[in-house]
Amino acid sequence: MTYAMIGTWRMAYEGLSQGLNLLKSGGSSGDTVESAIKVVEDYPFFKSVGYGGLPNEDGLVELDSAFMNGDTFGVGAVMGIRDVKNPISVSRSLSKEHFNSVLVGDGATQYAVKNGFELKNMLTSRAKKIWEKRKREIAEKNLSPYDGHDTVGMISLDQEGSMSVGTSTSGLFMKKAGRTGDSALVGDGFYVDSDIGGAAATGLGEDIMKGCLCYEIVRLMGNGISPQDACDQALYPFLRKLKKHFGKIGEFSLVALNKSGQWGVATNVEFTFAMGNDHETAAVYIA
Ligand code: SD4
Repeated sequence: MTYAMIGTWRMAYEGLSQGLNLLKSGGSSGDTVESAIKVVEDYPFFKSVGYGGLPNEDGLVELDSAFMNGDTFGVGAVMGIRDVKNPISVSRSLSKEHFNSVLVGDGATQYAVKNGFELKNMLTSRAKKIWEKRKREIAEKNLSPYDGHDTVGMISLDQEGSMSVGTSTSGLFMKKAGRTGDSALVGDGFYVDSDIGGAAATGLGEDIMKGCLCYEIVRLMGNGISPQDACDQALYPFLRKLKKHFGKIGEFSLVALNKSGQWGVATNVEFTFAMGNDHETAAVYIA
Protein backbone atom coordinates (compact mmCIF):
# COMPACT_ATOMS: atom_id res chain seq x y z
CA MET A 1 0.00 0.00 0.00
CA THR A 2 1.10 3.54 -0.71
CA TYR A 3 2.51 5.66 2.07
CA ALA A 4 4.44 8.92 1.84
CA MET A 5 5.71 11.91 3.75
CA ILE A 6 6.98 15.34 2.78
CA GLY A 7 8.50 17.95 5.07
CA THR A 8 9.82 21.48 4.78
CA TRP A 9 13.54 22.24 4.87
CA ARG A 10 16.59 20.07 5.37
CA MET A 11 15.78 19.94 9.07
CA ALA A 12 12.81 17.64 8.33
CA TYR A 13 15.05 14.84 7.05
CA GLU A 14 15.92 12.80 10.16
CA GLY A 15 12.42 12.92 11.62
CA LEU A 16 10.88 12.14 8.25
CA SER A 17 13.19 9.15 7.74
CA GLN A 18 12.05 7.73 11.08
CA GLY A 19 8.46 8.57 10.19
CA LEU A 20 8.72 6.59 6.96
CA ASN A 21 9.89 3.52 8.87
CA LEU A 22 6.87 3.90 11.11
CA LEU A 23 4.57 4.19 8.09
CA LYS A 24 6.17 1.10 6.56
CA SER A 25 5.32 -0.93 9.63
CA GLY A 26 1.72 0.30 9.58
CA GLY A 27 2.01 3.43 11.75
CA SER A 28 -0.64 6.12 11.46
CA SER A 29 -0.19 9.45 9.70
CA GLY A 30 -0.87 11.26 12.98
CA ASP A 31 1.80 9.34 14.90
CA THR A 32 4.35 9.89 12.15
CA VAL A 33 3.71 13.63 11.88
CA GLU A 34 3.97 14.04 15.64
CA SER A 35 7.06 11.90 16.09
CA ALA A 36 8.85 13.41 13.08
CA ILE A 37 8.22 16.96 14.27
CA LYS A 38 9.33 16.04 17.80
CA VAL A 39 12.70 15.03 16.37
CA VAL A 40 13.05 18.52 14.90
CA GLU A 41 11.79 20.26 18.06
CA ASP A 42 14.25 18.34 20.22
CA TYR A 43 17.36 19.13 18.17
CA PRO A 44 19.07 22.15 19.75
CA PHE A 45 20.85 23.39 16.62
CA PHE A 46 17.78 24.15 14.52
CA LYS A 47 17.36 27.85 15.28
CA SER A 48 13.76 28.18 14.25
CA VAL A 49 11.92 25.28 15.85
CA GLY A 50 11.46 24.06 19.42
CA TYR A 51 14.46 23.76 21.73
CA GLY A 52 17.13 26.15 20.50
CA GLY A 53 14.61 28.28 18.58
CA LEU A 54 15.46 31.98 18.54
CA PRO A 55 13.66 34.26 20.98
CA ASN A 56 11.46 37.30 20.55
CA GLU A 57 12.68 40.85 21.12
CA ASP A 58 12.35 40.39 24.88
CA GLY A 59 14.59 37.32 24.81
CA LEU A 60 11.70 34.89 25.37
CA VAL A 61 11.14 31.80 23.24
CA GLU A 62 7.50 31.81 22.13
CA LEU A 63 6.56 28.86 19.93
CA ASP A 64 3.74 28.26 17.46
CA SER A 65 2.51 24.84 16.34
CA ALA A 66 -0.49 23.13 14.80
CA PHE A 67 -1.79 19.68 13.98
CA MET A 68 -4.64 18.65 11.70
CA ASN A 69 -6.25 15.25 11.24
CA GLY A 70 -7.39 14.82 7.63
CA ASP A 71 -10.09 12.26 8.51
CA THR A 72 -11.89 14.22 11.23
CA PHE A 73 -10.78 17.78 10.33
CA GLY A 74 -9.73 18.06 13.98
CA VAL A 75 -7.42 21.06 14.29
CA GLY A 76 -5.36 21.88 17.35
CA ALA A 77 -2.94 24.78 17.63
CA VAL A 78 -0.86 26.71 20.11
CA MET A 79 0.55 30.17 19.63
CA GLY A 80 3.19 31.80 21.77
CA ILE A 81 3.50 28.75 24.01
CA ARG A 82 6.48 28.87 26.39
CA ASP A 83 8.55 26.37 28.38
CA VAL A 84 6.96 23.29 26.82
CA LYS A 85 9.27 20.70 25.27
CA ASN A 86 7.06 19.55 22.37
CA PRO A 87 4.45 22.03 21.17
CA ILE A 88 3.41 19.61 18.39
CA SER A 89 2.23 17.09 21.00
CA VAL A 90 0.14 19.76 22.68
CA SER A 91 -1.33 20.74 19.30
CA ARG A 92 -2.18 17.14 18.51
CA SER A 93 -3.86 16.70 21.86
CA LEU A 94 -5.88 19.90 21.26
CA SER A 95 -6.96 18.62 17.84
CA LYS A 96 -9.09 16.04 19.66
CA GLU A 97 -11.00 18.78 21.55
CA HIS A 98 -14.19 20.25 20.17
CA PHE A 99 -14.01 23.43 22.24
CA ASN A 100 -10.85 25.35 23.17
CA SER A 101 -8.78 23.66 20.47
CA VAL A 102 -6.63 26.70 19.69
CA LEU A 103 -4.85 28.22 22.68
CA VAL A 104 -2.51 31.20 22.94
CA GLY A 105 0.15 32.36 25.36
CA ASP A 106 -0.22 31.51 29.05
CA GLY A 107 -3.43 29.58 28.39
CA ALA A 108 -1.56 27.23 26.06
CA THR A 109 1.19 26.69 28.61
CA GLN A 110 -1.36 26.10 31.38
CA TYR A 111 -3.11 23.45 29.27
CA ALA A 112 0.24 21.72 28.75
CA VAL A 113 1.00 21.82 32.48
CA LYS A 114 -2.46 20.52 33.46
CA ASN A 115 -2.27 17.70 30.94
CA GLY A 116 1.14 16.48 31.95
CA PHE A 117 3.20 17.55 28.94
CA GLU A 118 6.92 17.76 29.58
CA LEU A 119 8.13 21.24 30.50
CA LYS A 120 11.51 22.64 29.55
CA ASN A 121 13.36 25.94 29.34
CA MET A 122 13.52 26.22 25.55
CA LEU A 123 16.19 28.94 25.46
CA THR A 124 19.62 27.45 24.79
CA SER A 125 22.79 29.39 25.61
CA ARG A 126 23.55 29.40 21.87
CA ALA A 127 20.20 31.01 21.04
CA LYS A 128 20.73 33.53 23.83
CA LYS A 129 24.14 34.49 22.40
CA ILE A 130 22.67 34.95 18.92
CA TRP A 131 19.94 37.13 20.42
CA GLU A 132 22.44 39.26 22.35
CA LYS A 133 24.59 39.74 19.24
CA ARG A 134 21.58 40.71 17.17
CA LYS A 135 20.46 43.21 19.80
CA ARG A 136 23.88 44.88 19.66
CA GLU A 137 23.86 44.92 15.84
CA ILE A 138 20.38 46.42 15.73
CA ALA A 139 21.45 49.22 18.10
CA GLU A 140 24.82 49.88 16.43
CA LYS A 141 23.99 49.49 12.75
CA ASN A 142 20.32 50.39 12.74
CA LEU A 143 19.47 47.05 11.10
CA SER A 144 16.01 45.59 10.71
CA PRO A 145 15.59 43.21 13.63
CA TYR A 146 13.82 40.61 11.54
CA ASP A 147 16.24 38.10 10.22
CA GLY A 148 15.66 34.39 10.19
CA HIS A 149 12.64 32.19 10.46
CA ASP A 150 11.73 28.71 9.24
CA THR A 151 8.91 26.33 10.01
CA VAL A 152 8.97 22.58 9.93
CA GLY A 153 5.80 21.37 8.26
CA MET A 154 5.17 17.65 7.69
CA ILE A 155 2.42 15.95 5.72
CA SER A 156 1.92 12.22 6.06
CA LEU A 157 -0.16 9.63 4.19
CA ASP A 158 -0.45 6.24 5.86
CA GLN A 159 -1.26 2.80 4.46
CA GLU A 160 -4.91 3.16 5.49
CA GLY A 161 -5.21 6.28 3.32
CA SER A 162 -5.41 8.64 6.31
CA MET A 163 -3.55 11.92 6.15
CA SER A 164 -2.30 14.38 8.77
CA VAL A 165 -0.30 17.59 8.77
CA GLY A 166 1.66 19.37 11.49
CA THR A 167 3.76 22.50 11.87
CA SER A 168 6.15 23.86 14.47
CA THR A 169 8.18 27.08 14.61
CA SER A 170 9.67 29.75 16.84
CA GLY A 171 8.45 32.20 14.20
CA LEU A 172 10.18 35.39 13.29
CA PHE A 173 13.45 36.07 15.12
CA MET A 174 13.11 39.24 17.26
CA LYS A 175 9.33 39.27 16.80
CA LYS A 176 7.17 41.35 19.12
CA ALA A 177 5.84 39.50 22.15
CA GLY A 178 2.59 37.83 21.11
CA ARG A 179 3.31 37.95 17.38
CA THR A 180 2.13 34.94 15.44
CA GLY A 181 2.51 33.97 11.77
CA ASP A 182 0.74 31.53 9.49
CA SER A 183 2.05 28.31 10.99
CA ALA A 184 -0.69 27.84 13.58
CA LEU A 185 -3.49 29.28 11.42
CA VAL A 186 -5.60 26.66 9.69
CA GLY A 187 -5.78 27.12 5.92
CA ASP A 188 -2.83 29.50 5.97
CA GLY A 189 0.13 27.48 7.26
CA PHE A 190 -1.42 24.02 6.89
CA TYR A 191 -4.48 22.09 5.73
CA VAL A 192 -5.38 18.47 5.05
CA ASP A 193 -8.35 16.47 3.86
CA SER A 194 -7.71 12.71 3.63
CA ASP A 195 -10.05 12.47 0.62
CA ILE A 196 -7.85 14.92 -1.29
CA GLY A 197 -4.44 15.71 0.20
CA GLY A 198 -2.60 18.21 2.36
CA ALA A 199 -0.35 21.25 2.21
CA ALA A 200 2.06 23.10 4.51
CA ALA A 201 3.77 26.47 4.22
CA THR A 202 6.94 28.15 5.43
CA GLY A 203 8.18 31.68 4.97
CA LEU A 204 7.08 35.10 6.14
CA GLY A 205 3.83 34.46 7.99
CA GLU A 206 2.58 38.03 7.68
CA ASP A 207 2.52 37.58 3.89
CA ILE A 208 1.61 33.88 3.68
CA MET A 209 -1.52 34.38 5.79
CA LYS A 210 -2.91 36.90 3.31
CA GLY A 211 -3.48 34.14 0.76
CA CYS A 212 -4.92 31.16 2.71
CA LEU A 213 -2.58 29.25 0.43
CA CYS A 214 -2.71 25.82 2.04
CA TYR A 215 -6.48 25.68 1.86
CA GLU A 216 -6.26 26.93 -1.72
CA ILE A 217 -3.84 24.15 -2.67
CA VAL A 218 -6.09 21.46 -1.19
CA ARG A 219 -9.11 23.00 -2.91
CA LEU A 220 -7.29 22.96 -6.25
CA MET A 221 -6.18 19.35 -5.73
CA GLY A 222 -9.83 18.55 -4.95
CA ASN A 223 -10.66 19.72 -8.48
CA GLY A 224 -8.39 16.98 -9.78
CA ILE A 225 -5.25 19.07 -10.24
CA SER A 226 -1.86 17.52 -9.44
CA PRO A 227 -0.07 18.69 -6.27
CA GLN A 228 2.60 20.40 -8.38
CA ASP A 229 0.08 22.31 -10.49
CA ALA A 230 -1.93 23.17 -7.37
CA CYS A 231 1.17 24.61 -5.66
CA ASP A 232 2.06 26.61 -8.78
CA GLN A 233 -1.47 27.87 -9.32
CA ALA A 234 -1.90 28.87 -5.69
CA LEU A 235 1.45 30.58 -5.25
CA TYR A 236 2.57 32.44 -8.35
CA PRO A 237 -0.55 34.46 -9.23
CA PHE A 238 -0.84 35.41 -5.57
CA LEU A 239 2.79 36.54 -5.44
CA ARG A 240 2.16 38.77 -8.45
CA LYS A 241 -0.86 40.34 -6.74
CA LEU A 242 1.02 40.94 -3.51
CA LYS A 243 3.97 42.45 -5.36
CA LYS A 244 1.65 44.83 -7.16
CA HIS A 245 0.26 46.11 -3.89
CA PHE A 246 3.22 45.90 -1.54
CA GLY A 247 6.31 45.92 -3.78
CA LYS A 248 8.57 44.00 -1.46
CA ILE A 249 7.26 40.66 -0.27
CA GLY A 250 8.58 37.94 1.98
CA GLU A 251 9.68 34.38 1.40
CA PHE A 252 7.10 31.76 0.50
CA SER A 253 7.59 27.98 0.22
CA LEU A 254 4.81 25.44 -0.07
CA VAL A 255 4.73 21.65 -0.06
CA ALA A 256 1.78 19.43 -0.95
CA LEU A 257 1.00 15.73 -0.96
CA ASN A 258 -2.14 14.14 -2.38
CA LYS A 259 -3.98 11.01 -1.32
CA SER A 260 -2.18 8.98 -4.02
CA GLY A 261 1.23 9.98 -2.66
CA GLN A 262 2.09 12.46 -5.44
CA TRP A 263 3.76 15.62 -4.26
CA GLY A 264 4.43 19.20 -5.31
CA VAL A 265 6.49 22.19 -4.20
CA ALA A 266 6.45 25.90 -5.05
CA THR A 267 8.74 28.60 -3.71
CA ASN A 268 10.17 32.04 -4.38
CA VAL A 269 13.52 31.25 -2.69
CA GLU A 270 16.03 28.41 -2.73
CA PHE A 271 14.17 25.87 -0.72
CA THR A 272 15.16 22.45 0.64
CA PHE A 273 12.63 19.81 1.54
CA ALA A 274 12.60 16.14 2.50
CA MET A 275 10.45 13.51 0.87
CA GLY A 276 10.05 9.75 0.86
CA ASN A 277 7.47 7.08 0.13
CA ASP A 278 6.98 3.32 -0.19
CA HIS A 279 9.34 3.10 -3.17
CA GLU A 280 11.77 6.00 -2.56
CA THR A 281 13.81 6.24 0.63
CA ALA A 282 13.84 9.62 2.37
CA ALA A 283 16.01 12.21 0.64
CA VAL A 284 16.57 15.95 0.69
CA TYR A 285 15.77 17.91 -2.47
CA ILE A 286 16.33 21.51 -3.50
CA ALA A 287 13.63 23.52 -5.28
C1 SD4 B 1 6.12 32.47 10.72
N1 SD4 B 1 5.90 31.07 8.78
O1 SD4 B 1 6.04 32.49 11.92
C2 SD4 B 1 6.58 31.21 10.04
C3 SD4 B 1 8.05 31.20 9.95
C4 SD4 B 1 8.61 30.46 8.81
O2 SD4 B 1 10.19 30.30 7.14
O3 SD4 B 1 8.13 29.48 8.36
N2 SD4 B 1 9.64 30.92 8.20
O4 SD4 B 1 5.89 33.45 10.02
